[in-house]
Amino acid sequence: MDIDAVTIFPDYFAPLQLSLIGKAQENGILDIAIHDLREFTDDNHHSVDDTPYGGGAGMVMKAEVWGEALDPLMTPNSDLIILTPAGRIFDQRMAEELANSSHLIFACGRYEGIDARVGEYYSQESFAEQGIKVREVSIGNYVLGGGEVAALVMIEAITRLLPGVIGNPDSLVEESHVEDGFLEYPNYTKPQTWRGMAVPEILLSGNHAAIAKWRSHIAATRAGG
Ligand code: JB8
Repeated sequence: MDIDAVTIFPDYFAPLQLSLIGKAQENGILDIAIHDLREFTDDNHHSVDDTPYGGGAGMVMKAEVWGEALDPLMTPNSDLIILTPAGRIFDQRMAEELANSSHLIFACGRYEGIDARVGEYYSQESFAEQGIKVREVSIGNYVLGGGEVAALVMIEAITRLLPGVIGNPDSLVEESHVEDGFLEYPNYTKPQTWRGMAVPEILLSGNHAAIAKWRSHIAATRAGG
């Protein structure tokens, strides 16, 4: 999978070199490229924002700069993801859908967001017929300072679903119940007693059918389940 992210703060993406995602890039499973939006400005001040038409607080990111940055990235079958608090809420189902993409492009805005014409432009029929899809996405009902952290969350949730990114794919199968409305069961490891607290007896029984039944009962009756 190829991932591009466009941002005025490329350093936000440094953690993508770590852990499983860093390893997946070394292995060639993943290719992540971060692009500095300011490199696509043409004025001396490298301006990426301007005042909003109609008035109001804050600044809006300029369509021209975003167009210059995104044009060279938009290739057949690209999925453009525009992070915005007004977008569709990201969930495990969307992560699975996006894990089937060959190319994700994350547009990370700041200030009051990106000129609305950018998303509209790449949603046009001429792009759609090349398999290019545009989504406005939010990671939750709270307001971040910009799209970078939201993109990181999405990249982590999506890329761990790719074959070879996670060491033990059994953990993907087990957690697939999350989408079916189940939460995970509680986990325990040694020691058997910690600060007077014992591990549930059933887990020491060796009765795998009974353990599976106990776990599904616990998971189904947990708060939020
Ligand atoms: C400026 O909360 B968010 C979010 C907030 C933002 C931008 C993008 C996303 C851009 N503020 O999902």
